[in-house]
Amino acid sequence: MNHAFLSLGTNIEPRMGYLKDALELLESHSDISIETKSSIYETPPVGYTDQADFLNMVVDVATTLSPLELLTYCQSIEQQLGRKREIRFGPRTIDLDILTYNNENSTVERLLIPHPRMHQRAFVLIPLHEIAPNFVIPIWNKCAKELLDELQESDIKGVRKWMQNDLAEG
Ligand code: A4P
Ligand code: MG
Repeated sequence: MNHAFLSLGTNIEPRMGYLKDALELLESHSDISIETKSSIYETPPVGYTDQADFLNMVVDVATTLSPLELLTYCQSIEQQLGRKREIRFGPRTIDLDILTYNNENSTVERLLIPHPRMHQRAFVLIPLHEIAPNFVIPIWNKCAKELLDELQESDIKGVRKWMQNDLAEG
């Protein structure tokens, strides 16, 4: 069984509806099982800033799919949820990125693993730290907290918990 961390992001309403639908579509695949979900965070836009705040979360999935098969399925979820690619880094109903796949450091066709920008992004690292504080991210060979410590305070301070995860509620 393989383990992948996926990042989910949305900044078009209904944001919560898109997150829920994406999680349901992930779970509905017979070869994917969501093992852990982070809390949901509300985060200021990064990259292209003239757009609404995002909801972001990270999930840990167990899967028998290959990285490319997993990417293809994530992209089919984006399609089903009406994702349009107009502006790079721009508004989206749902973005599903593969952050890591096992401990691999690989480039296969159009897929880079780990995700090449994850180390700079508090909206990824904070939820990842919540569910996998000891996971060492390949390439950087650091856990999420160590990468967070390398960011500016201004990159981190806008990220606020919006909805507690299931585990903490239980
Ligand atoms: N691709 C390569 N590696 C990967 C990977 N590990 N996971 C390729 C997923 N896709 C990967 O992505 C473009 C292409 O990247 C894909 O076709 C795939 O072959 P895309 O999803 O079509 O376009 P995008 O979302 O504009 O690009 P990308 O790379 O996903 O954007 P980013 O870098 O993730 O930035 N601010 C906040 N607060 N929260 C956000 O979630 N997201 C972005 C998107 C910008 N600012 C944000 C957020
Ligand atoms: Mg993407």
